[in-house]
Amino acid sequence: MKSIKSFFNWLTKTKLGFFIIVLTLFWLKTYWVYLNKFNLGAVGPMQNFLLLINPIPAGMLLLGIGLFFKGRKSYWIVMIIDFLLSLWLFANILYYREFSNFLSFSIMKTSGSTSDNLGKSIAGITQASDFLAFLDVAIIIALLIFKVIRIDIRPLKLRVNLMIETLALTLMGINLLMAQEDRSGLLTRTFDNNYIVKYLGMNEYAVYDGFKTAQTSAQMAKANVSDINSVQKYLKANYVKPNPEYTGVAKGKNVLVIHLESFQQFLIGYKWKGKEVTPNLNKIYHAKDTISFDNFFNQVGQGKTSDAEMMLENSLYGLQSGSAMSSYGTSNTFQSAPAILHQQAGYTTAVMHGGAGSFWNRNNAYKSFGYQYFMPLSFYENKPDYYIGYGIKDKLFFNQSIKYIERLPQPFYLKMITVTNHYPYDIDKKNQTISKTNTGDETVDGYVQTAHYLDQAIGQLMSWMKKTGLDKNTLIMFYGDHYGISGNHHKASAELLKKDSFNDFDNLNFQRVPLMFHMKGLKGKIDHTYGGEIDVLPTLLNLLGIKDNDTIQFGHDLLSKNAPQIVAQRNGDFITPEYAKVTGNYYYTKTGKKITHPNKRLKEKLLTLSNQVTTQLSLSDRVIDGNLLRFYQPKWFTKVKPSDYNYNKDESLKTLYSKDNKTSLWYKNHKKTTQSKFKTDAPELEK
Ligand code: GP9
Ligand code: MN
Repeated sequence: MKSIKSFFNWLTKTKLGFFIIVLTLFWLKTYWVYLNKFNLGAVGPMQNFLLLINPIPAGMLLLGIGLFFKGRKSYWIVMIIDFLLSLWLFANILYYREFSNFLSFSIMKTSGSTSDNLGKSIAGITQASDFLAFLDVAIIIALLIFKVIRIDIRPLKLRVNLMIETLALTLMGINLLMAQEDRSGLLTRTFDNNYIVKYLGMNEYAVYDGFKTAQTSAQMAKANVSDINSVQKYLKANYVKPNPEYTGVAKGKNVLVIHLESFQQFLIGYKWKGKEVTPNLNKIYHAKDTISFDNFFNQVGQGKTSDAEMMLENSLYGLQSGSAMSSYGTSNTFQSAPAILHQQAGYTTAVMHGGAGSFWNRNNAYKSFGYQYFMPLSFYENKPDYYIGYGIKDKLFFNQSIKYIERLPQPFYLKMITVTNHYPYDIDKKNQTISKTNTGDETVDGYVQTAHYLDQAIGQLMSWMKKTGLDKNTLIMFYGDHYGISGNHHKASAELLKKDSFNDFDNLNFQRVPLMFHMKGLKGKIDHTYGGEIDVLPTLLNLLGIKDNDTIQFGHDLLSKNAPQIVAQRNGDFITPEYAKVTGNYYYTKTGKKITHPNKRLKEKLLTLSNQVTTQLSLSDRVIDGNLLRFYQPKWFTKVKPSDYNYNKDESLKTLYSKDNKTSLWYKNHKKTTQSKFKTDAPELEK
């Protein structure tokens, strides 16, 4: 009893005690805010542990600054720091409510006061409980006023202060190491700001973000108009005329882009235990009205999905490290597919995705791309068994998307991002309708199961398209974003492909992903042209009859007879119909034989190819890291203003539903929903 009393005395009557009270309350309050005001999605003991403790190191470090001051001043300064940290937390609570993301310097810098109408709506979105962000400050002030806490004017020894700060930094380091262990590439790949807060904390996020912003601004400041001139010169010299036979064959049609998550080309036609893994996609692949490519490669880097999106929307490569969409998506100027289609041909543009809107910075980048609508997870009902991995399961995602698709004014350009076929390829028992493969490699064996599930979901969407007649005026484009089985599974990959061995060259071949254009009346074929994700936009624009010779795009029409067929990989490797370069070694594409002693001519040829690839990649990098599109735009293009777009759910849906839009499927269906035409066997929906 006595010792409790003396401890209480120590806490309330010494400076160090005061510091501990402030830090503890700050910690508990922040944790409460994490749990109640943000949606950080901590799963498993490690993430939950880090979420719990991560407010401590930064709190200790920052509040500890106050201890360096003398006398009463020291109390004042601790309190001011505590208040500022609380204010920052409070601002983030409000911002997060609107944008499911944290305040960042680039947002504050680029959006200014007008954008996002945040200022205007602050009163509207504030909830009483948000003020609990200041609860600890209020409590301490009360304790000071009522003299429960007495001010101790004795200065702390400098040694103690320094020890506190060192301890804080050490804890921060340990926190970071543990986070990296759980999620490698946390800071280098920048998946999602939520992750950084979840693992490291709010204030660490602010520092990280500030650092990134400074880095990108420095690169941008170095760039100037002459940089874009050299890019233009290069593109002009390498321009490939699109194939006139295909120009405009899909003019005015809706474009439905189906993003097949982690879907590799080898799955097409693949059978497991006598059963086709992807019967629906196989049928589409071989249909007479599908143009399918069988030498089409993903070209992503660390940015994975986001790199695929960057290439498809802009015909610009992802970056050598990190995700271009995360690092530059908010602040850069783009001339992207949605903006081009909207401006040139009046398309309504939208993205639907059953995952978090903040992942890969989509909720900012899509504004820069000019997407009018973005419907992420928050637009979808998410019951406990709906969600797996990174989002709600594909069948449920499609089923719930009908009510939005049918309301889109036509023609629309709509991208639907599936997610169930994502590493680690886990799917609940009820949804397993094909058996796992038996390579014994756990991360590989589920792949056919989730791919099969994705294929069934596609089948369900396709029959809805047919029943509603939407298939008659829609060009559907399917693409696989990147590999599903990484280069760390050579043995299992060999088994899947029924090969004796699997080397780096095989792994390059394994980077093939599907690309299919499917449309009623399209003259289909299986096209063997070598190409990659960088080429999709020019190919699509030609099919839609949109002129595209004055844009900054690094790809070419894949249907062109003169397509260069040099497919770059993000690390400088490449493949052409004749030669391939993999991790510094050259191979003959046809035979897979290593080129060990090239003659002089071949040597030169390979070097030229290699240089072409690196030139292209580095010029594209310059466009992104120098934000060069701010210096140039085609005459017909109007600059996209991100602040014109608002992805707030209520407001988006108000716009979508308010207009009796005569061109929407819903209107054409006598203002009735077509929902009942979507049939699904999703077990989650069984009564
Ligand atoms: C999540 C998803 C996954 O929203 O698109 O991205 P990935 O991990 O495949 O890059
Ligand atoms: Mn992906």
